[in-house]
Formats: sequence, structure tokens, C-alpha cells
Amino acid sequence: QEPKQPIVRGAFIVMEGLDRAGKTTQVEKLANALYESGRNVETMRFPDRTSPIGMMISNYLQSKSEMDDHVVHLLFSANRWEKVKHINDTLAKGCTIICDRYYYSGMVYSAAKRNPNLSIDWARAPEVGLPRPDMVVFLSLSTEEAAKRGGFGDEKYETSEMQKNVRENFVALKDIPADEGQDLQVIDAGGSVEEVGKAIWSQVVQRVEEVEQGDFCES
Ligand code: T5A
Ligand code: NA
Repeated sequence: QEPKQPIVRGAFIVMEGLDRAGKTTQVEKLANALYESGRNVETMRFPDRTSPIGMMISNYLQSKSEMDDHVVHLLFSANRWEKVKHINDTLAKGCTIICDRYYYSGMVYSAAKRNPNLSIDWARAPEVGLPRPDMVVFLSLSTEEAAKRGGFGDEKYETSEMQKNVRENFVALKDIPADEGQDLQVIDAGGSVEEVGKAIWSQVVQRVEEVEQGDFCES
């Protein structure tokens, strides 16, 4: 057997998509598969509701508090910035991170409020400089398929108007010539949990191997 090359660093993989696309389900599945392939792997999610900033976000999403659109946007962003050292340290020790939502959600949801003073460019600014993912899996699900997965929950953004705008913004992100759109790998999330899991695995495992061998962009 070939001697194993030392791992340069772990891969940073993000799962994105609309509400009910299956992100949390697939993050778990992918993390288990990577673990079974002999890797160190950690899952993360944003918002991380456990920190003081995350608790403020959680209260807002549950309509227990009100906040200006800009304020809550900056809190979502700060909630990522407070994790930067942990992300970098984890990747540096060779551990792969699978992350449930990241700054793509951050930009797209805030801009979906259609506040004339909160453009997608305004929303992007505080995210600039965060660790760039090695791959972003975008789970794409039609409105009809999403509806089959049960009604809306009772959090702030779970309305058909908001979800429609979010979908439009995610589509538009694909056309932005900056890194955001080009990072997105669209995967059809309409199949069974097994089918979607297989499609994700075939794309992600290859990228994880490349990163482990040192083939990645400096962010
Ligand atoms: N937000 C987030 C911002 O505004 N700014 C930000 O910066 C960030 C990070 C909370 C909200 O915050 C916003 C976005 C959100 O509105 P959250 O806590 O992550 O974000 O909550 P959600 O992502 O909305 O969680 P959901 O549970 O709605 O969506 P998931 O994770 O995509 O879906 P999942 O896996 O939980 O599955 C949903 C249901 O579908 C079933 C599951 O069993 C479950 O019942 N399911 C399937 N059914 C059939 N076939 C499949 N293939 C299925 N896969 C899953
Ligand atoms: Na989720």
C-alpha cells in the first residue's frame, strides 16, 4: 500500500439552500460518510445560537425582539466572525468542516427583505475577509417540492414572500462575477435523502481529497 501523504489542511465545505431544502439532514449524512472514510470531521451551523450574539439572533427570529434590518444583519455577520479562529485552527489540524449555512445565506436573506437601504452590496461588505469555503453545495428545491415537506414554521423568514425573494437572490448570486456565485455547486435536492446524499458525496469527496493534498485557493 502507498504510504499516506500528510494532510496539508482539512476542507471547508458549506451547505446552502432555502428553508426545508434538507441542509441539516445532508450535513449530518455527509459528516458521517467522511468520518467513515477515516477522516476527522466537524459540523458547524450558522446562526450559531449558543453564543450571546447567537441568542440575540435567535430571539429576533422567534419574534421575541425587534431590530433594525441592518443591526440583525451585522449580528449574523459578527456571529461568523466570532468563529473565525476556531474555523482556521480546525482546518489547520487536518479536520474537515461541514457547515450548515454561511455568508451566502447572510447576504441573500438580508437583501430579500427588499429594504431600499440594504442592497446585496451593502450586505456583502461585513462578510469580506471571512474564510472562503473550498466548496459550497447549493441544495436546489422547487417551491412545490418544498411545500410537500410540510408547512412553514413560525420563525421570522418563513413566509412565502420572503422565500420567493430569497430564491431570486440565490439565483442572482450565480451571476455575480465575484467569488460568491462561482463557488456554488448546484445539486438537485428533490430526490430521496439517499439520492441527494449520493450526488453530494460524489462531488464533495473529490474536493476534500484535493484540499487535503494542498490544492486550494488562499482566502
Ligand atoms: N439566516 C441565516 C439569515 O438571515 N442570515 C444568516 O446569515 C444566516 C446564517 C435560520 C434562519 O436564519 C436565516 C435563514 C433562516 O431563515 P436555520 O436555523 O438554519 O436558519 O433554519 P433552517 O435552515 O430554516 O432549517 P430548515 O430546517 O428549515 O431547513 P433544512 O436544514 O434545509 O432542512 P432539514 O434537513 O431540516 O429538512 C427539512 C424537512 O424535510 C425533510 C426532513 O426530514 C425535515 O422534515 N427532508 C426530506 N424529505 C424528503 N426528501 C428529502 N430528500 C428530504 N430531506 C429532508
Ligand atoms: Na436546518
